[in-house]
Amino acid sequence: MSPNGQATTERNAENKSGSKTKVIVHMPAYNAAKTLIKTWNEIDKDLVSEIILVDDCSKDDTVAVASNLPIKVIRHPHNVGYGGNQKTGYAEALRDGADIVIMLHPDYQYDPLKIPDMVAPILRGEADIVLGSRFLGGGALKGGMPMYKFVANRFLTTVQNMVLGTNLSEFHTGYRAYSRRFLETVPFLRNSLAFVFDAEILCQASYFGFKIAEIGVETRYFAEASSISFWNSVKYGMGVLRTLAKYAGAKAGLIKCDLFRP
Ligand SMILES: Nc1nc2c(ncn2[C@@H]2O[C@H](COP(=O)(O)OP(=O)(O)O)[C@@H](O)[C@H]2O)c(=O)[nH]1
Ligand SMILES: [Mg+2]
Repeated sequence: MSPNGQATTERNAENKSGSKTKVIVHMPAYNAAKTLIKTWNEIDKDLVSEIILVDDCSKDDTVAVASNLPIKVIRHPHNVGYGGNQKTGYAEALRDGADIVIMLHPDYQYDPLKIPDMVAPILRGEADIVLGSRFLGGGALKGGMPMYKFVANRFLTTVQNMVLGTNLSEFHTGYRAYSRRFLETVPFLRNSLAFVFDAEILCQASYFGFKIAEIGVETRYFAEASSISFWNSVKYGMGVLRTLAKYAGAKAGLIKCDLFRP
């Protein structure tokens, strides 16, 4: 145990050259009191060196529940949004020496048991980003994804693949792994504070030439696992299209954009 109580087991993952790799899980939390322990229970504590929960000024008991677990808890003094939450989490994970950072939502929507599969492509040196895709294996609707989200996801993913020249099954999952090299190269602190952060960071991945791998994951939709409103989903979709326009403009040398400035 470290002085502030987080678990620091050292049976870390091994990369392809056989050296130890420090895996840190970042949980972006907002009103996750009811689902946090269930999520935490299923994290492989031998593989994962540290868990950092960033609470974005939740209205429920998230901080109280989290403080009883052997994890690092950071509380924002005010609500900044999902992108702002990730900025705090990734900056802290890098400061703590992470080689791989996994974002895992504490709402029990994604399966924590898949963490070993999420880190494997990075350990093998095949990619710097791994996405847990709900569309590999076709379980998104089965898991309860609302139809409007399904349709929007298919439309946006098609446009994103066309613009970025990729062939991914989806871009909108909240289950992701990033290598240290990636997080130290792309200027993610300049990204949005809102949900569109997730789209911006994948455009940055393409822009800076990083490889993205995917693994299939299940998704679970239930009341506590999904609180984003219809209006916020629409705003997110518009933001994705705006980000793609910026990417295309920057790539063609027509505009200068901080997201793509090294
Ligand atoms: N930081 C922050 N995170 C939020 C906020 N609202 C939702 N989240 C988090 O964003 C993630 C996705 O939100 P969620 O409602 O689960 O969306 P969905 O599962 O895609 O329908 C979850 O981990 C939430 O905890 C917020 O205002 N601030
Ligand atoms: Mg969710």
